[in-house]
Amino acid sequence: MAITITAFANSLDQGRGLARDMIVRWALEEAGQPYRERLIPWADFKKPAHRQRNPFGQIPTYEEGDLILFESGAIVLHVAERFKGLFPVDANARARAIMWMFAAVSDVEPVIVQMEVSEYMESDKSWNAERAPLVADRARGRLADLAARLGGAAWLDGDFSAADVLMVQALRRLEGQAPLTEFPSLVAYVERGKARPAFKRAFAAQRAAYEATKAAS
Ligand code: GTB
Repeated sequence: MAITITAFANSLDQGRGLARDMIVRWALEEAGQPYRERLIPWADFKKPAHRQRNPFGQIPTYEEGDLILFESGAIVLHVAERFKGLFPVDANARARAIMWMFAAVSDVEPVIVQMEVSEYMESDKSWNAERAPLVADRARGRLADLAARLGGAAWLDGDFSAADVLMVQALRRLEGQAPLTEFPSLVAYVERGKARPAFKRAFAAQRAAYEATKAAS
């Protein structure tokens, strides 16, 4: 059954593989599933046709026959359950992979997003000089806990899984910046993710979509 995903036309991330369609592309590449893309221009995000796919008018979405999904974590979970390559066979190991998927989207990514909010949306506020270090410290603490658990392991729990797709993409939002750079094992973990052939294919596809829509606009 053909799979179609939505992504930004003229992606805000300028082809750096940070917009959340990258998560879905990477998961599909790991699972060896081809997909089509529907690139949504900024003007169409909140129109009814796209809200049919995602009530919040956001990307990414996923269509497979009459199944329509939004929410990147849920899409990765579906892809991991539907196809081979992203989940361990053992039931307990699979439960732990799902646990780590939730940890990536609900424990780790939000503290990183709060740093972005502080930097890009609150930098002109009088209280930002006080709040920004608190927000960074919260992220630092979460990353310290993650680094302590990861130790010298290659992946979060045994073999690479869907959880690593979500966690690496969450950490990539801080690439080259503190506090991520304070944790060499997490930097190496991100680099291991980026070295995977499936990541590289997904990244190239996302960049190609950006270049094509930029050239056309
Ligand atoms: N929880 C949802 C999910 O995981 O699917 C969040 C979806 C989401 O935030 N989508 C964003 C969106 O559609 C794009 S990815 N925004 C448009 C809108 O809300 O109207 C977030 C994103 C955008 C840009 C960068 N960047 O430039 O680096 C990174 C991440």
